[in-house]
Amino acid sequence: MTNLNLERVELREIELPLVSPFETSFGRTTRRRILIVRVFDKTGASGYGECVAAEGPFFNHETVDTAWLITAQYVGPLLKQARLRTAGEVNGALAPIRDNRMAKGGVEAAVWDLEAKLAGLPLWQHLGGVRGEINCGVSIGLQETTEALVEKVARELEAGYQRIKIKIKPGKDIQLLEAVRARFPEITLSVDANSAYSLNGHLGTVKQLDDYNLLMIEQPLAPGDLVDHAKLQREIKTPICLDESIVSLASARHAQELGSCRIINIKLGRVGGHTEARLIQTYALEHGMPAWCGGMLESGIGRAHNIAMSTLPGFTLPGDVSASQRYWHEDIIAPPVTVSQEGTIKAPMGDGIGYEVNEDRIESLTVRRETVRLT
Ligand code: OSB
Ligand code: MG
Repeated sequence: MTNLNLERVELREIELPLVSPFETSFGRTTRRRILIVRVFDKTGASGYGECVAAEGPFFNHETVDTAWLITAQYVGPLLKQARLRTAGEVNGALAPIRDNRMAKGGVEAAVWDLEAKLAGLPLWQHLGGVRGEINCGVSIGLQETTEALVEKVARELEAGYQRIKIKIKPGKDIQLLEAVRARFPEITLSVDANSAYSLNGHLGTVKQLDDYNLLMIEQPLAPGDLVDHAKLQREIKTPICLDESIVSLASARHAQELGSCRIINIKLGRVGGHTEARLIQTYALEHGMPAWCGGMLESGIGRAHNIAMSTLPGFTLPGDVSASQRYWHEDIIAPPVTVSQEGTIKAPMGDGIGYEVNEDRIESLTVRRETVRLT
């Protein structure tokens, strides 16, 4: 095995307006601030990653600004010390940094892209992916009106998506499901609460969700609350899926052992990169827990990494990985990610992430940059 001779990390923040605002129980996003990570080796070869931290600390504790600081001040020095041989060693090298997994994950993913490019392989094959095409669903945010939501669902079904997920919060839940189920009684449907409920406050409502033949209820309760999720799962027949709660293989194991969920959403950034994600999907597969790839309103670079990850054997349910055009007027990769009429995305056959990164477009969108030396 040849050594990776890493030379520098380039950080850029780009600003990209969403095609339409995305609203969850914790807030509304209209413009994304996105941290793009590019890792270079001494030969000038490079790989791209995307840090999925959001603008504010509302999904989890990280933000674009904290991730930037952690990457420049702590990830860089640890990588410099580590003298990595492989991308698979990045996760261990960064272990001394507690949490801050999105910061670590952006860099880790970039090193994987670099390594796959050096090996002349598509990233998905380099990771051990087993399917050349992935199954796709969509996540639909809270809308101004219930009618607007039902129309959005109709449009996404026409586009071919295999599973519809709608965002809910207390006071905007049962009536949304009534309306969607009235129009589409048979579709594969799930809900995502982003931790907006509590056992004390909302047990009655959450139990009512059980009546709508949902594929899953995603993250109803607080991120740290595996115990209450386990109590809730015993009270309802609909599978609970955990998103925010699953930050590592250990937390996936805790959730499985406690019975806190029956399905796992894996987000590359939330778990700190491809190495940890791969461990989690293996664990999920071995324990009969379906897993799927979540999304964080990524640009094409993060989206390409999600596609690669979704080809691993444990990703048995349609993910939230969908077409570029649902988010961006123009993506920063070429070609943009497109979805077939059957609701699938083909894993690209080019080296690394398999999409060309539009460097000129990134340059024109850049609002901040920094180079972190690794030598
Ligand atoms: O909980 O899955 C989530 C977006 C931002 C933060 C959290 C979540 C989401 C989504 C959208 O549901 C997924 C996507 O389309 O990228
Ligand atoms: Mg979620």
